Amino acid sequence: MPFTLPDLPYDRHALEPHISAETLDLHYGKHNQTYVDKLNGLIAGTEYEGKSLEEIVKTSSNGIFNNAAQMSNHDYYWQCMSPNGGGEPTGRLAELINQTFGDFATFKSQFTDAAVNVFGSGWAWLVQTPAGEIAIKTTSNAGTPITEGDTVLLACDMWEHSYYVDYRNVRPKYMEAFWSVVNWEFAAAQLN
Ligand code: MN3
Repeated sequence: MPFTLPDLPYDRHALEPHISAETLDLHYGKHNQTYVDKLNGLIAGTEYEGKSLEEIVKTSSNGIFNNAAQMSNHDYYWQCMSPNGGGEPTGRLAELINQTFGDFATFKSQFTDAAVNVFGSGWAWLVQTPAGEIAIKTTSNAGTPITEGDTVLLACDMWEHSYYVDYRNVRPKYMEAFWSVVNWEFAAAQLN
């Protein structure tokens, strides 16, 4: 069975005014669809056909890795945003953030700084490491922390196609938008 593009967990207008329907039409409807289509084309007839997306991400390289990882990265990214998002985490995730970063404002500032400073195309992440600690990480291009055994709590796409329609080159504005829709319930549910 070839991979299919998972449904967006909300309507394409649902994140407005922070993330526009035009951005989601292009980003989800075109870019993400292209990763899925290219992956299917590249794995047809290879040892990767029939494997899970995670297995492919963890064992492939080059074009197959790039398209599989981008498909996986976007699966996280869409779920990390919600029309009911924003605000601050609660419960165990809030405690872990406070223990690790001091307080939520410091965490938010450090994550924003890491994201804005991703050079070229890449991703910013909040992860839980195999040791159980939470950490901010960044990756270039299609890179994903799941290849290091980390659990993804938050994924923030720093490729230009995420923000150029809405915010042109102004990454800090896009980060304000991301914090306005960030889905803390999803992040908390990923904790081990
Ligand atoms: Mn993208």
